[in-house]
Amino acid sequence: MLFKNARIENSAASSDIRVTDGVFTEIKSQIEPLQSEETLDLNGNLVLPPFIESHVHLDACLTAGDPVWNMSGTLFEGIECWSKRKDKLDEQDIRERVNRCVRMYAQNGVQYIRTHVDVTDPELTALRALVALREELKDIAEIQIVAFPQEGILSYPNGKQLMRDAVALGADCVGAIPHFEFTREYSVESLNFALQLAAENDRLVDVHCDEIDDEASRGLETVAARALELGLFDKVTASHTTAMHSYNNAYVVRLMRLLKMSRINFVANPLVNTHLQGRMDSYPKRRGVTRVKELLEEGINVSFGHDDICDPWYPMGYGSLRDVVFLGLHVCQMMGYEEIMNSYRLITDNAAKTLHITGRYGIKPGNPANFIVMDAENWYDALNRSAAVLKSVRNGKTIAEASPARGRVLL
Ligand code: 17E
Ligand code: FE2
Repeated sequence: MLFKNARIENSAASSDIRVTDGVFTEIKSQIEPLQSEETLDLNGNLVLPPFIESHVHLDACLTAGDPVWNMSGTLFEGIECWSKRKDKLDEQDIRERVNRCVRMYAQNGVQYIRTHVDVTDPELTALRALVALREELKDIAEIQIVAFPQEGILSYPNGKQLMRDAVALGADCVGAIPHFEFTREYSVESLNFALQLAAENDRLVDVHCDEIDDEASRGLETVAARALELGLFDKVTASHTTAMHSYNNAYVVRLMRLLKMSRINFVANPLVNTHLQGRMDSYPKRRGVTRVKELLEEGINVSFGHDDICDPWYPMGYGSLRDVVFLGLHVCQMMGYEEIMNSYRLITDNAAKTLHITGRYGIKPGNPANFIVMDAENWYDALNRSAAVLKSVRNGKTIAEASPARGRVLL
């Protein structure tokens, strides 16, 4: 199949893309169709690699208000609401919601999803369901599962064993939540445990790290130090790290050296953390997003995630990572021309590094023919006009499409 007139990744000129047996085989300015080759004109629209959701909680998706709404808007009330909802979890419930949610993502051009799954549940109901769904949904999206101890590893009964069981059942990554553990000692021990567990079982690591406005929350230095010492390096990701927003600059300068040496990745979730953080502040209220601009300037890998789709922590969301980038650029003050133009990388290439899929991701010959077409001429235009994802192609097959929204002014 031949796709004509694609503007790949903001390029001024358009290219043609040949796909054979679900794989990119040729990409250049003009390709003549072979006899009886199917051809589709992309009309000079923007073509990008598929979006990657590098941080979401699929087990909780689409449960907002059930059984109660989070009225304070804090992370901690969210955890309480979720704990009530967890009592009602069963496999069918999770299947139904995750199926809906992954299709919402598909409509928005997302084909790769890293989901955190709460394993502070003696039955591991959500984890078992997601392990099955990872296989069942693989034609729509590639799902990575993080064993996420929402209520702590040391501070939850049998927490360590539940983490080991989750890894044995097939979790791809090991998580932790140091800022929620009862004590600082527990938080350090939980991180030592989690990174060791990952090292022993050849898993990736993704820690909910310092998601709190407490400048004394310093799980990050422990994550980075263990990543370095255990040789895990970029297999390790620190998500949220919102306390870093509140650290003093002298400490951040010291910390940066370790962060660079450790080569760990970061995921910021600007939609959700601007909503959850700063809740104990009067005025001025903190933005509650980690130091994205400064991390990127230091050459550290950062991606953006949505974190929640209509759940106890965030009452909105329909799977659009474009919205996440739009808000993130504002809140992180990354509105220079190049920053805007290149910001799609926060939900494509940078996220691919975090998920460790770079070897088979991207629009180039030899890779699976996965890409999206947006109703825009470049990413700046796509962001500014909330452009639709016209097409999402996976292994050469169109898995989602939309018609461009067109309006008229009558005067
Ligand atoms: N759980 C948590 O600890 N933090 C979050 N941001 C969400 C769930 C969404
Ligand atoms: Fe999260």
